[in-house]
Amino acid sequence: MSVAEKIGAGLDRVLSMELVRVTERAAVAAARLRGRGDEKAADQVAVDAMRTELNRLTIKGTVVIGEGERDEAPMLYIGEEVGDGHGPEVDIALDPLEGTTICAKNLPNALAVVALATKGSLLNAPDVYMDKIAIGPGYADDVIDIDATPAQNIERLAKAKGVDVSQITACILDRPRHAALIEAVRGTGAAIRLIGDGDVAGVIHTTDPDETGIDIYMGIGGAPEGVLAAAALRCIGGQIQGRLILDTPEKRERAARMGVSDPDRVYHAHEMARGDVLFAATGVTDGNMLSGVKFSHNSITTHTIVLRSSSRTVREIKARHQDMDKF
Ligand code: VTB
Repeated sequence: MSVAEKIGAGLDRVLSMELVRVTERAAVAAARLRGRGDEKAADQVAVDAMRTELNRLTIKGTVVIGEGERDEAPMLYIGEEVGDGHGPEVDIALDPLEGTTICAKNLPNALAVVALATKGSLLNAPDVYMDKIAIGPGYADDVIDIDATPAQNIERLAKAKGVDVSQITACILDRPRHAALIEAVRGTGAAIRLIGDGDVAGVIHTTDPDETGIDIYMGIGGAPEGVLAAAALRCIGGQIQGRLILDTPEKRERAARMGVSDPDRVYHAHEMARGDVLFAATGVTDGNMLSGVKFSHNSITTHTIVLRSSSRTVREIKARHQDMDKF
């Protein structure tokens, strides 16, 4: 039996462990600036740290979801090549600090996030909004529908879960654009967890409602965050539907240049993140699933979730870093 047969198909599983260092390092860098009110500085140190660690990986990587276009983002811009130039050709989606405002205010659920997939497998989403709806694993495909009303989705989910609607909690970004959605969800009797930022975490939280208290994610957030969340669900299980909001000719043209031919298309998880996917996220601030970085006088502790689609393994890695000079 060859080594490949023994370890199963897919991206090298060692790479998934290597990926942990990438988000750990970004998270530690950002966590040093928790609660300082400086979003830009926290983001910048996370970007620098993530880039340094990504360039140590044995990959020929291309950033497809990154910090922005080449002219607006000096580092980890879309199209930037990362890795040591050897090994597999991969697409990378990243957010070195998902929830810059959360980190600056030291509120829950800021994450350092990266997803890696076989080349050509990640949706090259422009940096526009995306309407999203997501639930965790174990449900039939017809339970949620982005084109159904919020009430229909909540009621169908309650029925499928076998609970009363009042037992359902939806996670929604606290934004004025969601006023009607919030009213409609409350109208069903369901509860809402309003979050200030961080909808990658919001979507992932639906995969473990017993732990997080969240059953469904609904509403409009960033499209890049949609692709990252889809990559995570490809590994854990669960469903997401997303539709880009291309409400101006400029956005439609930008999307078309990135290969989006149908502006109204609804993307499911396996259409945003195809093929083999690896995903890692490290907590920056304490959250519902991941603890934030902890600093003590002689060590730094990080908490990371690392996922692999080909085996559907969900690993949680709590690491105590004693070589503090490295960070
Ligand atoms: C969300 C949120 C992110 O962007 O995707 C949001 O989850 C969407 O944009 O953490 P608005 O803030 O304009 O509503 C973030 O806040 C990241 O910037």
